[in-house]
Amino acid sequence: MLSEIEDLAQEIDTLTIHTAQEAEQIRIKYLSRKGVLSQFFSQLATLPISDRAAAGAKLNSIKQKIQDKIDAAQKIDTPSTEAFDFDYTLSAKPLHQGRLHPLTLVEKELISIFERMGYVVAQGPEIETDWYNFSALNFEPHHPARDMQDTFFISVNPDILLRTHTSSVQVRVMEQQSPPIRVIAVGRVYRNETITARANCLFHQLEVLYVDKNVSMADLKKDLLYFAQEMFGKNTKIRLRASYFPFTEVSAEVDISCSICEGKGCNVCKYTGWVEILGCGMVDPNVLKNVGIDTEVYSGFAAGLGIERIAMLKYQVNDLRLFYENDVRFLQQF
Ligand code: 2U9
Repeated sequence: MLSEIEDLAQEIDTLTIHTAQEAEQIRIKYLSRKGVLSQFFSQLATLPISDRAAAGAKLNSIKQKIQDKIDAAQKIDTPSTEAFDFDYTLSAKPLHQGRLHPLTLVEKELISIFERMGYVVAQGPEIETDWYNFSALNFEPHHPARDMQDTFFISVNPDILLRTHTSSVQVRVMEQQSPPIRVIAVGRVYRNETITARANCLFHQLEVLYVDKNVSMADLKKDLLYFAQEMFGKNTKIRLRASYFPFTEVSAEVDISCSICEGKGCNVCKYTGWVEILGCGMVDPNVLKNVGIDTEVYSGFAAGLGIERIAMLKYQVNDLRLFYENDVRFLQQF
């Protein structure tokens, strides 16, 4: 029997198990109640007492080797607990959905209001020449806006600059099209300003231009009132205060009745009941002449507003730098 135990030891040393299924067959063959090992153990009693301890130890060591090989094989294709525990019925983790920037939301709403009045969006370059940004718009040669302090010039060439307003777009439109012209220009403008809660060196404008026969201030007021009531509510009132711009004559600044306190007085309107929202006027005849439009036949009105200012009023934001910081805690509120 001792030599049979030795043969079994060698058999087990060369034994290889490839799958968990094979491991189960091996377990039954060697380790089950009627298996090979069990039979050897039951025959121990037939050995002389002096051999029994060594033979028993050898059988135990063989048994352990078989068990180790079975354990290793069972790990081969047993699914990991992680995969096994996965619950396919669970719902997916919620994705953070992107949303439009508040300035984009306001810009889209403004465009939609003016499109309903028949205006068409016009586009133009952000890098402009002096002619389109200043000269055609009746800026005097030494107007302060032409100064390095106020305008970003490209390189050392004083003729090439970042547009300071979108009015350059309307000059280009008027050069290329004949009246009637009814356009809005929307986009980024640049001014050499110190950045504060109320001013930035980059901001967004929307400008309106209507040129036709017999255009008057009454037409301007009608469109401004429609815009104000669509944007800030049906009860909104407007008022015009005389002002000055190089490109309009006459010129005015426009206030709306405060949409926060409905004109009663609050800290947004500084207890006046009115909030300034835009500038406007009749296009200066010099501007029309600069683009070859006959001022005996045609007249026009124009208006300009800052999109940040409208967004600040609409959403009650008191620092325009928030629009540029990309802080998700701010942006996800819109
Ligand atoms: C052409 C002729 C005239 C556009 C106008 C304003 C008055 C105005 C400011 C509002 C706030 C600029 O963004 S802001 O700082 N704009 O007050 N803009 S009239 O006049 C034009 C435009 C184009 C050819």
